[in-house]
Amino acid sequence: MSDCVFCKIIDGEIPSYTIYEDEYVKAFLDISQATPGHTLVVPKKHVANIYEYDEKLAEQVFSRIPKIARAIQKSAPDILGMNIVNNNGELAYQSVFHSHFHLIPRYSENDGFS
Ligand code: DGP
Repeated sequence: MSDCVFCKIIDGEIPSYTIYEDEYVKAFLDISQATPGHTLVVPKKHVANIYEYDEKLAEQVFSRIPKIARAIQKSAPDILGMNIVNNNGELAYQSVFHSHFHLIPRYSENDGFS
């Protein structure tokens, strides 16, 4: 999609800090770090939201999330938890309409994310 910011990141037109990449997904640091290491996991195929996933895409994306979460968790000894968030629709606070999963490392109750 020509005007999609995440498609541009996937195509390398907009720079990002890549955490993981394969033929189906790209994971990169969120520009507004809710906590340090806040990562977005994004399917390379442009789908707007969860309702547009078929089983194949779900397998390609969901199967990657645990290993990316593990890699983030192992990257710092003070990561004590992780929130995985997927917003669908404006009412649910989706602001970029290319589906993505937020992996938000948690450091303490007062780490800024609630
Ligand atoms: P959501 O509100 O769930 O649609 O989250 C969209 C996230 O995308 C938001 O946390 C900020 C992030 N974001 C928006 N534009 C860019 C960008 O150009 N680069 C990166 N790395 N993240 C972006």
